[in-house]
Amino acid sequence: MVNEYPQVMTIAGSDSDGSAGMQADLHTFFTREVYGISVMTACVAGNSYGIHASIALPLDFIDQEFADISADFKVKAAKTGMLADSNLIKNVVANYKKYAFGPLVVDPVIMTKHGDMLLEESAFETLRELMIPLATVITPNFYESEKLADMKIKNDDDLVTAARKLQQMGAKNVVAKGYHQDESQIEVRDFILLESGKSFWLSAPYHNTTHINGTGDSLSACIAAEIAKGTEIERAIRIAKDYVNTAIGNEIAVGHKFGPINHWAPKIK
Ligand code: PXL
Repeated sequence: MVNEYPQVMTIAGSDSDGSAGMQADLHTFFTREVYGISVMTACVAGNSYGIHASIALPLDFIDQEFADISADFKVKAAKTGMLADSNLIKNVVANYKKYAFGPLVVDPVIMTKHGDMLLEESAFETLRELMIPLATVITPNFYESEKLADMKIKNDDDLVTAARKLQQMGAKNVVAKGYHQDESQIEVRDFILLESGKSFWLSAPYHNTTHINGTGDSLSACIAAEIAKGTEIERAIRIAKDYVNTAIGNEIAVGHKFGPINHWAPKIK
């Protein structure tokens, strides 16, 4: 008997320390039991202390990655991560349209949690105009919502407004992630706005840990994995939030400063 697993694609940057970017996506795909395919867009050199060098890959090389994957694989869903600059975004959008891959989860990666920039500021407009309209789901963190919606977010109402703005820009479903603002806060709340207009808050307990690298990558990768399995969007989002929260809550000893989440902790249910 030949076993079949849904094929899921990440279009993202490599992070040498294995905690974030494409590596976090592939860890997620593996533990969610989908087959991970990867279009590498950029590479960063770094470790748990931070990122120390970064390059974008040549566009004709990226074209070839897309061509080879489309010639041989049946991609059921995909996600984007680090896209580095405006020309790279344009290239990915053109390839995505050319090969008509399935639903796309856009993780609008702008900056690492520790302040290293992963997207040029001059590319924000390209992300808004070309990438957001392709998003079946978009998963901005608090900072990315502020930048893309071009507003300050000071409270729940502001996060709701930002999510609505992103939907108006063309994203079908929005997962606008909340923020842990002070030590008294015991939960982190994300605002979810679905294509149907339904909206709700998703809460998870706050874990006081420095091992949170790859959180956003893994959330969007898990949503893409679930979509590839045929899970409907709201359930895919709920599963992914639960997955990431369990992965944050069970630290592993990797790196000396900001470590990765634990992709082994959540079990397939
Ligand atoms: O977690 C965001 C992220 C995405 N992509 C790459 C990264 C990081 C964070 O370090 O290195 C390549």
